[in-house]
Amino acid sequence: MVFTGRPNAGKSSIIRAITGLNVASGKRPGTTRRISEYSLSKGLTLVDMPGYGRLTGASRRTEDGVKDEVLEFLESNAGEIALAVHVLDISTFREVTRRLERKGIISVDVEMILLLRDLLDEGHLVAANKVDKADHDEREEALVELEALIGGEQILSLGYIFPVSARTGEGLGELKSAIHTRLVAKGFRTPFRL
Ligand SMILES: Nc1nc2c(ncn2[C@@H]2O[C@H](COP(=O)(O)OP(=O)(O)OP(=O)(O)O)[C@@H](O)[C@H]2O)c(=O)[nH]1
Ligand SMILES: [Mg+2]
Repeated sequence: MVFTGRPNAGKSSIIRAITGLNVASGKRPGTTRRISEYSLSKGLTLVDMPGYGRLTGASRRTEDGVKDEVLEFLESNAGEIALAVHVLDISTFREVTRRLERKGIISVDVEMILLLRDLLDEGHLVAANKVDKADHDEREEALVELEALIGGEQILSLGYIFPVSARTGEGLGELKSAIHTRLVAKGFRTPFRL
């Protein structure tokens, strides 16, 4: 199982909150610099990815290196990835998407989600993190925009995008149980207490 997302989205924080693993998180984008693997149960490894996108104190070359490393990992291991959870910061999603759009660039989050869909088909979920930082309207509008960008209304109703906050714990129970259900369906045991 892998966790992907831009630097600072909250990947490591969510992993710590749902698994209890002692995974380092931090204020600066680029806290997780290496692909980090943790054993969850027999045959099941959890992979915390470095974020790709802008990193604090790193050169463009380092940023591109991280991106290549993440993509290479996903592509070469696609057959063994039981589940990918893409973590994004929903409180800044619209603003960041707009800024990139003006430069003619597709949102890194959207790009990544579409890539995961290509590689893994239904084997991926989206965690829309930091809902505590967005007011109700911002959050709803950002979720609608995200849905539209990744393809249609049926998506939320399928229980595919999970609004969560690693800080307050909101939504984490639902995310955890969705992860659990999907892994169990693929024949894995999980250590999650639901
Ligand atoms: N307000 C708020 N802050 C959060 C939430 N989740 C994470 N953070 C904070 O966001 C920062 C980044 O969290 P990390 O878990 O290190 O993010 P990451 O995606 O692993 O980042 P990289 O390792 O740099 O790719 C930390 O300061 C966290 O405390 C959340 O739900 N709400
Ligand atoms: Mg991290």
